[in-house]
Amino acid sequence: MAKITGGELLVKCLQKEGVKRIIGITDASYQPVMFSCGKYNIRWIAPRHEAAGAHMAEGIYKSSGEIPVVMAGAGPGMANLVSGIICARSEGVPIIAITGARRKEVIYPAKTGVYQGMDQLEIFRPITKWNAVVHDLERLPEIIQMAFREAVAGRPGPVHVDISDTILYEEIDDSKITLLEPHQYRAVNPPVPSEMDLDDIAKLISRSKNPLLIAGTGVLNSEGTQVFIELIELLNCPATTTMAARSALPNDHPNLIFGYSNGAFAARREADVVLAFGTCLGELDLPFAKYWGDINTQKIIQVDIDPRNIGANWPIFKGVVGDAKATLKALLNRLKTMGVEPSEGVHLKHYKEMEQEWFKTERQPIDEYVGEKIHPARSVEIAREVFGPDAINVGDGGNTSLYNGFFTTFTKPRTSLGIFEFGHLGTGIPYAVGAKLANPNQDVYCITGDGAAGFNFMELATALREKAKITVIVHAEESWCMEEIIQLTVVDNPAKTIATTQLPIRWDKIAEAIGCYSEYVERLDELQAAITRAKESELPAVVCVKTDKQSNLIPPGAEQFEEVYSGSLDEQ
Ligand SMILES: Cc1ncc(C[n+]2csc(CCOP(=O)(O)OP(=O)(O)O)c2C)c(N)n1
Ligand SMILES: [Mg+2]
Repeated sequence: MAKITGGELLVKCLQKEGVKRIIGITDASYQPVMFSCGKYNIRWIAPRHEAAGAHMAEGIYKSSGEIPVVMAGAGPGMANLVSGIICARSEGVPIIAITGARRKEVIYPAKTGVYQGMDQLEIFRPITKWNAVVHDLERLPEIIQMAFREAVAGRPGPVHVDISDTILYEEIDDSKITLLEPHQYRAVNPPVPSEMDLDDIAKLISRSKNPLLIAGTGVLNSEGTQVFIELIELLNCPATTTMAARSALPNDHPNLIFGYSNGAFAARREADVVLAFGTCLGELDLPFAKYWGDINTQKIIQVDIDPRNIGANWPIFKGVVGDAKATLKALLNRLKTMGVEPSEGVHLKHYKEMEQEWFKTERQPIDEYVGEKIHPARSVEIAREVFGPDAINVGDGGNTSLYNGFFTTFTKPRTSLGIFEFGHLGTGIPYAVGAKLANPNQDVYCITGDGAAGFNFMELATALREKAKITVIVHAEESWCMEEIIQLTVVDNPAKTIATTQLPIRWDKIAEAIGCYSEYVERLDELQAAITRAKESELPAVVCVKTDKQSNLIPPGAEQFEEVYSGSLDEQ
């Protein structure tokens, strides 16, 4: 009779799901888990903050699709994890979050005065898709199975399991436990819409004079890029991506219109049929009347894996529940069978011209900029040139992430990691670490605002320990620009803004003190060489770039962002 601890049993359950690593700060409450990891080939990754650990997990999922696991200790570890899990919920990331808890005798209900003891279930309930407490060791495998099932059901999202140290240290007879394979307890094949729905959509699209296709995160999650491309090529119609799904379509594809350009806005307004895949058409997708056609005549078909997303933000013509890739594939086959031929691309040409024109206008102040400091857009572009089009790009910060999002182009799916759902500052560095852990053969670099950089800068120590070679480019214009510009609309005088300026922090020197490679750049003509040296160093690297504050105060997309905050002006 071989006895194993509850901690080891947990690791065995996670191994069944193919888990490769657990992210967590060492804690006595789950020591048996930590000591069992080696035996099951799971790596323990230690972040410097539990929330950053959750962001690292987001970086892993967004860049690879791997379901990540994070752990946090009883009380304060659990408390720190909360903000990361809230972000993951909004960003749609299926993190399995496991908290250690005090011994069974003092919790549920937690006694007054109990040290680090809380009924942690209550804390995580509103911020996860699902959560549970393991009260009996025998039920641990079943509860972990439930956790995985819930995390990936519908729109992905985090789940939480709370386990007392009593359970993790308790022993159980290993021979009595049969662990099921994932396909024995959850659906592993993607849902496909009914034949009737597919017929309807195929008919609508084949009769359409000016269709538009939109790719959201669901296209990335389902790995549907290739079929999406085949469909837009079959139709030869315009296509856009949401900001959160910038890498769902190669940006140099001739049918792609940049989603925040005039060309895309016109395409959306004028399309007779819109096919949106894997997007809830949320606020950043501009669910305002001026960005769409007449709701009584424009036929929007929304395909989403989660029925709760359908028609949630903008009136649609037809909602269809289905996996993006599976639906795209079925639709493509139907349209081919129907003999649908590519259009002549008259509308596409027009929107593309509008987009190019718009882009020229956007570029003008950048090209004309002659200030002493570095224009943020140039820094973004030079970084892309150095790292190449396939490298994983992470954007963080306020206006900095807008510059990054507008002036970085993508060629490969899952290479654009940002915060276009929750806008959570401080995610960038941990996202980059997670992305590198999951993609050791790909270059990973992060462009971050100086405000955002300060939240989780210590994760560079995690990168160093884990040999996760990342490069972090800090735009150090010394301001919380996105907030400063909003304050300036009220006070009209920079001297009157409150808490918007930052100290002239030398991010490169902090990085050096941690043990990283570092560079400091004030002049544009030195930037390319500095980023190149940072890329080539074997160590995680930080480039502190003195960007121009005035330019960073007015980012691209400012008009739309204002509308996101205050509602579309023409509807008030
Ligand atoms: C965790 C978090 N705290 C606060 C905010 C509010 N906020 C949005 S943008 C911004 C300023 C960001 O400054 P920085 O990272 O330097 O980027 P910049 O706008 O200067 O490019 C702030 C404070 C937020 N989005 N997330
Ligand atoms: Mg800043």
